Amino acid sequence: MKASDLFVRALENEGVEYIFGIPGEENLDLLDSLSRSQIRLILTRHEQAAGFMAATYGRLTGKAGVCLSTLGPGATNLVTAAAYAQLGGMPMLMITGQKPIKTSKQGQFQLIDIVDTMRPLTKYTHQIVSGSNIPSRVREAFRLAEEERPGATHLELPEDIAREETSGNPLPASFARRPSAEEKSIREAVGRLEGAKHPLLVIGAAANRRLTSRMLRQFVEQTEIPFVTTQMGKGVIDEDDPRFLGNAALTEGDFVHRAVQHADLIINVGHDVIEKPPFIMREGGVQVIHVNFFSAQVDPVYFPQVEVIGDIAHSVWQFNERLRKQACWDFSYFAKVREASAAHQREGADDPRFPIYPQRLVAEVRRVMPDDGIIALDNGIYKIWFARNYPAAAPNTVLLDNALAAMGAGLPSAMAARLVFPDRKVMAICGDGGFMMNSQELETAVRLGLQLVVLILRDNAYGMIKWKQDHMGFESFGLDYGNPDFVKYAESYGAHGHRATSADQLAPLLEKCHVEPGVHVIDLPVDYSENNRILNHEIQERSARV
Ligand SMILES: Cc1ncc(C[n+]2csc(CCOP(=O)(O)OP(=O)(O)O)c2C)c(N)n1
Ligand SMILES: [Mg+2]
Repeated sequence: MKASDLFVRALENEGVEYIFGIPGEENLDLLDSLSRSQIRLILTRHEQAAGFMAATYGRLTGKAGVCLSTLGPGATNLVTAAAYAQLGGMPMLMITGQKPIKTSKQGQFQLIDIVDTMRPLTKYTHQIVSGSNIPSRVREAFRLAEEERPGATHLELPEDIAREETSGNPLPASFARRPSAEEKSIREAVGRLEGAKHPLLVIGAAANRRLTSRMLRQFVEQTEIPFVTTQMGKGVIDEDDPRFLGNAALTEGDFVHRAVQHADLIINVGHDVIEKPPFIMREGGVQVIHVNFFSAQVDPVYFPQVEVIGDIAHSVWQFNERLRKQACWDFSYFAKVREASAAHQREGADDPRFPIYPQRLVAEVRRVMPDDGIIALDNGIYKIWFARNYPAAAPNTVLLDNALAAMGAGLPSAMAARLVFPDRKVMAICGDGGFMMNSQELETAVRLGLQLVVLILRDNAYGMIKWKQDHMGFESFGLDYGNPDFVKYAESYGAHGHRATSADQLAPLLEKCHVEPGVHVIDLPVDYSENNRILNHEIQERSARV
């Protein structure tokens, strides 16, 4: 057989369902082999979007999502997606083509050292130089992409190698289990928790990756220890739980930070330093127990005193076996924080003004989305509002990127979520800036016949940066732009275009779009003029009074 056939068999052996990407002439043998496979090629309109889709597939399934590009410009277009997967801990394999490596008549045309380009962005990057190496290289790329901490890997398959005759079989994955935490570390952690006065649970990104949800819920029910989430830890436990105190979306001064300051012991589950820190450690300050698959990367603001290293669900299970609610624990201040924060959120939830205000927007989206519905956020100021104000009921139902925080990922990640979960409601929520960075994928979504809702928040500006500019006391400058007519723009792709004209109309419009077939694009004017006042002043003042 030719080597590309063996390559595709190796992908099939890994259970690959989709390859997202754009082939070039250097991939034509691989494409030919794919044409005889059950693996579905999802042709996109930009490699970056293919990468975002593959990474999101990996994030949602735990299995490496696969994307494909040609050499040179196709491969460099994957770079942002590589960083997105690598920083975000999402398993992904990138396959790129290359000119023949044995003889080439084209000089340096389109030649970039992609293997080296990918080195700082991946866990593993390799050029395949012989067909016989394919089974082991492919297995290694999947093993590393999927193993904790997951991330991006890259294989380059040059044209002449893809075409050469080879033999052999894919390598099956070994039977392996993640190691469990050592008993002494569990005992130490439990002892410290028993002796604390105001223990607090913080749930971060890694807790959203594996099946830790059930164990953590039991932990909270049994101990009644209150919890807060990071942006990427949202939904591991239902945030409607009475012990939920809030999400650490802002850097400081929010209600949730008052709770964190009050804690004398934090049990920090699944923390990852790639996220903005949910709390800042200082000498002589709060004690921290780090619970994760891997040890804590020590940082000036993060130096936990106890580490429980091993499979997270297993560690929490061991806590549940030993730890009971203690009479010395006092959660009364935490309850006050929760009440004050909830009261503040309620105030904005029925704001009638239009263009819509962010608090009302979040409340309406939450009203419409079922508990297992998925919102995929792009990057902009609204991300903070959704992280703070949208109670996530289930793991990975709020897909946001608090790692690379790349604009342009909202639409592709929603598309991938729709492919993985055809029976759940899925919507992309994008700023007008982020949407336009990958809006061409509307064509892909329409071509695939996806049912999808895309909500565009239109402020005609890079609002997030305006908010920071305002906060830093700078004059407003350099961040405003115009937009296409999003209704007509959607229609020109064969999608349905809608425009919201009042705050009250948003929920019925969303409901309609979620049940009607096709891709629905909603143009929603937003008013961000109070972001600075509320996020940088009012919240700080109100929370300081608790
Ligand atoms: C690819 C990329 N470029 C630039 C930035 C910096 N950045 C973060 S948010 C933002 C503005 C987002 O504007 P928009 O998508 O319209 O959302 P808004 O904040 O206006 O709601 C910018 C420029 C980024 N995060 N990613
Ligand atoms: Mg904007």
